Amino acid sequence: MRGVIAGGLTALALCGPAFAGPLIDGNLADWGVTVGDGNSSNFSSPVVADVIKLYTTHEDNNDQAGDSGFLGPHAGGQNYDVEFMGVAVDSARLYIAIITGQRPDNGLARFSPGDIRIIANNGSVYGVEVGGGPGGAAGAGLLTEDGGALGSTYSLNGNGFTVGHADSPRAVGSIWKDPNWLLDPIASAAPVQMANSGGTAVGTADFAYTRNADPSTQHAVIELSIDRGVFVGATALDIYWAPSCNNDVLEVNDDLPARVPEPGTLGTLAAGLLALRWVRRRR
Ligand SMILES: [Ca+2]
Ligand SMILES: [Ca+2]
Ligand SMILES: [Ca+2]
Ligand SMILES: [Ca+2]
Repeated sequence: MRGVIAGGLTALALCGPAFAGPLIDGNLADWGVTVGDGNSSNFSSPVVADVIKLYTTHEDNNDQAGDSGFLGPHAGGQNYDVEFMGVAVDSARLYIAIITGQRPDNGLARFSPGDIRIIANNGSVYGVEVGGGPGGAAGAGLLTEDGGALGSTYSLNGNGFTVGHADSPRAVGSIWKDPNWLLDPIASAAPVQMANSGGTAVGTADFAYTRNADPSTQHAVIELSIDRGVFVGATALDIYWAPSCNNDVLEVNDDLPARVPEPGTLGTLAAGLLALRWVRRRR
């Protein structure tokens, strides 16, 4: 009899949540968007299967604009353009997708991605380390960076050009609660990069950062997912990403639907309870 009970409990323990959201691979076809050169991207009708909520925003005016071009909401040309941000939520995870013209082959002066900043309504501010490395010369090869690599901290001059890169003690994809922030060097002085000090490590995102947004050579993609347990106590998040010069920025405001067990978990839970009832009846 004890063996039958153990069998029921084992079935319960083996049942984890089913992650059915987008695959974290740097390819955003699973967000229903297309990325292409020369203003051929299409961000107009994003859709993600199997999520409870999807929030998106995009500002992408001109893939050819030079450094002084206006791209919305800020200025700075395609090399700094933040083009699309999507946030999707299922019962277990938060998914973030970002498309930008800031690529490693811009060269170091124009390549210094900021970190993702998430302001929660529980009073905490979270940071996700984006990394990026030192960039490369024009025409340099593709960068594909998964979570776990060394993060990056950039120094910039007063004109917003990057003048230095250093490894960050925060690993790529690591999530920090209430870290200290570095401000952009231009007039807006917004918090754009995590400083090397402060905060508590609260988890690691499933993370991909790639310039291999096939067939594009003018865009880079950041795609990640985070266990919603990281944001315990929060019911809404404001999510920001900008280059560390803050030449451009996009923001999504997300109210988090209540976390509920996956239907699959409920089914197995019911089966486990039925098994226990059957055991009790046999007694
Ligand atoms: Ca994907
Ligand atoms: Ca663009
Ligand atoms: Ca933009
Ligand atoms: Ca950083």
